[in-house]
Amino acid sequence: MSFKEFNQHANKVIALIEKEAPSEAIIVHHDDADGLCSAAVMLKALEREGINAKTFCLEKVYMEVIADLHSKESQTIFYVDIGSSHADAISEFNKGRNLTVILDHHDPKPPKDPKVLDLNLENFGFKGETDFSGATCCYLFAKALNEENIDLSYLALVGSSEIPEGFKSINAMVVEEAIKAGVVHKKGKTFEIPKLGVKVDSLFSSLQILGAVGYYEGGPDLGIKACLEGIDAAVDEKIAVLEERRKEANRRLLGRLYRERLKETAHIQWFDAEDMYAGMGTKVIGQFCSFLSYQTRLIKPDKYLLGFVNVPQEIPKWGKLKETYVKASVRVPRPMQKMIDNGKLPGAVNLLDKATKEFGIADGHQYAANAVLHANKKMELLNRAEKLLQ
Ligand SMILES: [Mn+2]
Repeated sequence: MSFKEFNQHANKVIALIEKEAPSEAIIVHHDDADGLCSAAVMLKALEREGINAKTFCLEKVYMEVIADLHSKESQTIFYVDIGSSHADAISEFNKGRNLTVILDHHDPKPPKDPKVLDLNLENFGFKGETDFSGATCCYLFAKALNEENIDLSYLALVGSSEIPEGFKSINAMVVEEAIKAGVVHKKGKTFEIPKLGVKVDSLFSSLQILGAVGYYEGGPDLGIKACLEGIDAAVDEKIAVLEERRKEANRRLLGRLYRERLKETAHIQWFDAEDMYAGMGTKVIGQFCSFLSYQTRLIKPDKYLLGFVNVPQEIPKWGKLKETYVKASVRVPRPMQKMIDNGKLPGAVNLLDKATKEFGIADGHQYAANAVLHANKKMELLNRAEKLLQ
């Protein structure tokens, strides 16, 4: 398994696309900075091939949305920075109808439909947690499509800024070629993108806010535009407004938790933010839980931390979900993390995955995870998780 094999597979996928010669395509992408960079890479790369693509941002792979998307015939669909973990479900809904290409770095499940093709580099021996991001995968595919796309290499670096270990493995290779091509210049700890007049780390931070906080008001599309054209004054202003709104909601929730304290079971401390983040993307609850996990005056060091938030029914560019959902976000206080490493406690994602089986979709890692579940299953999730921990 190697990078060479990735390229061979990418070329097979490209041949399939050329055979279908679509004039339009759909790019389904995630809402964080990596998801926005991934969408920007593919939007530009497809435009260069004369394919007019529409972008569609999803916070989560909602089954009813995916079922609807794949019910139509003969479309070309890309999933970027999202989709690999649900390639089995996507296959079932697709039923051989649409050429579907996944470019992602989350843990892959094998697709069951030959028209669903997953180019996740985890399938070629690399690690999605450390070696590459969704945007890296998109960039490498784009470069296989057309060498000209080397000018998009900076977006692989912006998207990969979500990886705490820095640019390693494939990403280190992308850094080298981006510098060599003059697409980025080293600037202190980060890189300058001369074309946009912005630094990699600051573009990353702006995109995190636009996509997550601005999800319900066109933030993702503004972010994709910023990826390709830079941040203008209007976008800068929008980011400031979104940041302020989130800070205010965080302040109110923190105040409430100091007054009311968190609720507790034997192994879990939890709260329900309900509609306190209305209008903002649901990713904000995870960011708040991360912050909360360090507030030692408020939380216990030896219990999983869990926060619920209501999920709005409206999906931008799609319509209204039939079901009502809540999101549960889990964080592991630092003193417990070692016990997870030693296998004495289950990791956050394993716990949520088991506790929401049949009524939720869980994603994430060992110390941080989230699940979207039916709104009436909150107590069942807590009861099941508690039972698993006993
Ligand atoms: Mn990502």
